[in-house]
Amino acid sequence: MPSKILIVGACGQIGSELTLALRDIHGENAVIASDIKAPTSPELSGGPFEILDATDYESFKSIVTTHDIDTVYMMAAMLSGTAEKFPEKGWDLNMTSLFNVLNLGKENLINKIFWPSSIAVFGPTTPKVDTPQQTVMEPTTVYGISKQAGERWCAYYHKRYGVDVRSIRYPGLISYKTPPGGGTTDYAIEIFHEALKSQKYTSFLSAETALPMMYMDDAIHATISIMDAPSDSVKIRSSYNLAGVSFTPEELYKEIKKQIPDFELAYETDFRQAIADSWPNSIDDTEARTDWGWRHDFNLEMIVKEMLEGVKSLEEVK
Ligand code: AKB
Repeated sequence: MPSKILIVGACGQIGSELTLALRDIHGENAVIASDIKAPTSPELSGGPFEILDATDYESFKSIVTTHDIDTVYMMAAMLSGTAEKFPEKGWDLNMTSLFNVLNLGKENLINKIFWPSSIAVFGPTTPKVDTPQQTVMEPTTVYGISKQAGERWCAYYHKRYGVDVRSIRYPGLISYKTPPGGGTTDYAIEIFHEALKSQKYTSFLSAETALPMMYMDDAIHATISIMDAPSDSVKIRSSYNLAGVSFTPEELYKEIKKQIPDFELAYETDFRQAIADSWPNSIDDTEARTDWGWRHDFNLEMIVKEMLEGVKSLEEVK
């Protein structure tokens, strides 16, 4: 029987595109999508779907055994902006869901796990430019603390129990297919929708805030690549740095303005500015490139082109 995959958090920003990509590769019936809520998109409802609260171990285990799951992508998480509003809830969701999937691995009920980490593991004392794989990590957000602790638990379960868990530190991800989910980098998605709708946007991050970013297609490609890599080439079992592009709101604005000359950008920073200020400006991902052959494809110009076309096509469908 072909190995079966479970995506937890399949309705989220990454989960929804990952589910469709994995169904393309492995076939619809080999990929079980799950989320705490029912899917709203017709594409996701097109294949097997389970309602799952990732913090409930018994339900998680029951879905894994019922479907004879081999591999789990544990994508459910509360992101940086939302977790600052609900600190204990954010910690509970992010850590309990991780322990549940790691324990399924420890009990040999599944063979392979993907768990996403983030550039949020870094903090204000981390070197900001070309942040290395191994460096000072003193995160100041609930989300960052949960991801840093989670990385240590992944490395621990791998070393102590032989659990095959793989992870990457996603930068801010840009896509048009699913709305962003409460992160600090969400401005870089909202801006496209507003540029097309009203030719005006107010950024909640300041003009010069440079952050590491990536187009979703690159992120999906990285996720599938690290999971397909031979086990011994995945040498880092906490989480890999991953880089695509790095830009400021002002640089993004200028690139969009080339296509929409009337577009105007204003700035009104909020609590997310302090989060962004604590994160790196750019990332050194040499280890991912060396160990499992990571390469990104999308630069800023390509991202802007794809996003404007994509958002426009969504509006036409409405
Ligand atoms: C967020 O902004 O919280 C996320 C992330 C960088 O992990 N996009």
